[in-house]
Amino acid sequence: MKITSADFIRGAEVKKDYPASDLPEIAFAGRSNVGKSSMINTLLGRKNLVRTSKSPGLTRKINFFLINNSIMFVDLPGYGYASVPMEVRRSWAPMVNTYLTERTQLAGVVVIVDARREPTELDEGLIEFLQFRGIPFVVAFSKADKLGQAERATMKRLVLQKWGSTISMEFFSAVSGLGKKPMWKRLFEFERDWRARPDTEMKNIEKHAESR
Ligand SMILES: Nc1nc2c(ncn2[C@@H]2O[C@H](COP(=O)(O)OP(=O)(O)OP(=O)(O)O)[C@@H](O)[C@H]2O)c(=O)[nH]1
Ligand SMILES: [Mg+2]
Repeated sequence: MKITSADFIRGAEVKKDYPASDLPEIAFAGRSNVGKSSMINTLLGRKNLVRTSKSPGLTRKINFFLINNSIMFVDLPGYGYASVPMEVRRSWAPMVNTYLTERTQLAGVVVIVDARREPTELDEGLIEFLQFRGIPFVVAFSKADKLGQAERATMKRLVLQKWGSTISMEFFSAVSGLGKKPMWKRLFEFERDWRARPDTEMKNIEKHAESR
């Protein structure tokens, strides 16, 4: 997709601060430091739209970015890092939980897992939660530039064994750009499927009727 505009809208901790919008949203979730913010920059072809850092726990709010006035990217704070202060770690679960369960325009989630490590219990918990709620998601293995072909194949096997062959996954690198195209393809599918949902269609019809 040609990115004509990508702007930070706002950071929110509670629902009342989410931006008023009815555009579809793609959320990026995963452990702290796994590369969520870097992935957003790479997908958008922008170096510094989203701040990234070597130290975990940089993103502490739910950050909304408006892309091409047609879709919202949502950078979620990371979970599960011991060096992140306790009160921040405690606030993560309710913050992200509320967003994932109550944001009706959530079209899909990119669950980012470090390609060099096995998914943690928290990653598994998030995936099971998304499966249970019927929220579409893709597992993205970040930092794939640090793995060879054979190691990638091993990781793929492990994931298929764990979650079955219907799970969708991609390898991604913010350094080499690997996986950028297939990831965009997934995001378009999320958007397309979301727009085709009966509840969304109904809302669009109502809006159209109001504007006449
Ligand atoms: N080699 C390599 N390094 C990466 C890649 N993606 C991110 N990094 C590095 O990993 C570190 C963390 O990246 P971030 O994008 O800030 O991670 P995050 O998941 O947003 O972290 P929090 O906001 O703390 O949850 C930075 O030092 C990045 O440069 C990648 O694909 N390959
Ligand atoms: Mg971040």
